[in-house]
Amino acid sequence: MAVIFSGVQPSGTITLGNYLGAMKNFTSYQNEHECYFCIVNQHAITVPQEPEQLRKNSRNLAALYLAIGLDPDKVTLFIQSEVAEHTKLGWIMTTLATIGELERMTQYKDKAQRHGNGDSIPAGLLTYPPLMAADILLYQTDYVPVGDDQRQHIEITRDLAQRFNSRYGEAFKLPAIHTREVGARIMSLQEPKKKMSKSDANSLATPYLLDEPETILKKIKRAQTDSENKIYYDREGKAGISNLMAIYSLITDKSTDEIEQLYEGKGYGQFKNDLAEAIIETTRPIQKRYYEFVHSDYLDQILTAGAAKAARKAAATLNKVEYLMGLSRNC
Ligand code: AQP
Repeated sequence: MAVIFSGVQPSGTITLGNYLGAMKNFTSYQNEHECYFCIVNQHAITVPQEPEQLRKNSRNLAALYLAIGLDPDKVTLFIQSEVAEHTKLGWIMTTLATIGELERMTQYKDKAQRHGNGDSIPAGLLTYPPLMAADILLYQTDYVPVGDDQRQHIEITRDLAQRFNSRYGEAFKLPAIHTREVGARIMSLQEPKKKMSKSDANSLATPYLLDEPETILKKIKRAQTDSENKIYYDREGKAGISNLMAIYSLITDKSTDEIEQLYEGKGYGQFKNDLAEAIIETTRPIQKRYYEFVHSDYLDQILTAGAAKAARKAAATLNKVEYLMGLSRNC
């Protein structure tokens, strides 16, 4: 039995990219592995959040985790800020990291650029990776199922874990990334060379998991393609249509070859209609379950129990780390 850990930020409404790139995968682990799924609200505050909205988004995300099929009797579902070990180990990991390696993180460079100069770049954007390393390492994680954008974060997690182990003694298992072959990076519907993101200001670029059917249809119909009107997979030359094919492939479990055959001689119009229909059929039952969970007290009970369970495992790792580092008096 392997240990699985993954987190999603409650920084907005969950996108089809978050779902297909990472969350859809989560349910496949729950029957055979020890799974920790976290709502990483302390990562969300690396950029300003409106407090009531953050509280609401965290709960909504928990409901969505359940709605996609995670079973709280099989997985530990919890909110990061409710398990204090995350920030404690996060600080320790920050002291092991160097400014140089943190400044080289592409996500930091991308996000910092939006804030202008050093006086307005939140320091949390720079120190985010050591906190993420702590999230993962606390649970002695074997695999981290995430989208491709998180690859560099998993690499730095391994580097920091190794640095600790060789400097102070074995405390951490080295985790490995699990990504999908197709769909590890779902692109924006409007700028298909850019990653689809929750925080994209152009809502046409992003189908959300909770979008109404007519909104999904509108967004897919307006998705950027090319003028060739032929459906085949070519990430470089036909980024828009290839992205839509990747989405269709993940939703229907058809390979891109099968999709090419299916749509030979047919135009983009029909393909887009079928794709929208497939997304609507996938999201409909998720949305139904989501609205049941989000209005129930059961959700809060699950989160409270999840935090207590996560804390027990996290404390065992942190105690060892603090002892090895000389931070605690007792083992
Ligand atoms: N476009 C994507 N394609 C595939 N996977 C993706 N993920 C995110 N975007 C895509 C994966 O979703 C999980 C949760 O992501 P996150 O909430 O930790 O934050 P993120 O990667 O920064 O996602 P966003 O949507 O771009 O959020 P904002 O706009 O707030 O920064 C991760 O496993 C991620 O890989």
